Amino acid sequence: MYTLYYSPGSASLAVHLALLELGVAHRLEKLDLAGGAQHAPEYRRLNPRGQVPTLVVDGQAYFESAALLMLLAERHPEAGLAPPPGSPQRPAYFQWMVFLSNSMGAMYRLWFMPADLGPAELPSAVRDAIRQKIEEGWAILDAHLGANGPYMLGAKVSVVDLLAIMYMRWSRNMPKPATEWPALQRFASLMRGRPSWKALYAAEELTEWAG
Ligand SMILES: N[C@@H](CCC(=O)N[C@@H](CS)C(=O)NCC(=O)O)C(=O)O
Repeated sequence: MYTLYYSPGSASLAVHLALLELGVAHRLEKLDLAGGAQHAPEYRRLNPRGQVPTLVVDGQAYFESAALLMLLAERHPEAGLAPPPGSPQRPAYFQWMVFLSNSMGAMYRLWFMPADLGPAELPSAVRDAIRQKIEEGWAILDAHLGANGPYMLGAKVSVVDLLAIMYMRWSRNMPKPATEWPALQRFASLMRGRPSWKALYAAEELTEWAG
């Protein structure tokens, strides 16, 4: 049994999707981020960063969405959501998980939560630079999918795709949404056609970008 601390549509979305793809038993604990629930001392004991997601596995809490995805894939190898050690796709698996989390995720954090850097609003030149970095990322991912798709690791869906579709969704109200790139658009259609996507929308009561 897993417990996922989440907020609808947030960085917990990919982990929630993984639990649904795996079909494993899980309990959901919704956090009211706007109300500051992430700062409550009881929650900070689980996640000292005061963020979602947190996943409790066998009574132990862990954080960081990409790490949680890799952990889930490893605990349920029969689902094939990550290439096994030594397989030809393994290096690309590491590369894209880190790229998505470290580059796209970090830029998004600054885009949506500029207060991380101090001021509540960033100067427009800095905001433009962040947007450009995100768009550069989409161009890299689009080129990769165009040449090697339909999924990020080729023929089979993996946790890389769950992370990618979460970040794509976050671009929906940006000046150039990820779906403006053709291979990413095709990828989004595939991912949003999966039963896990519908189950996610029902469980998190999401409406926008249903597909
Ligand atoms: N690198 C972290 C980022 C998590 C993150 O930024 N979560 C946001 C929601 S998308 C959050 O909890 N924000 C509340 C806050 O920072 O107060 C991950 O991927 O898990």
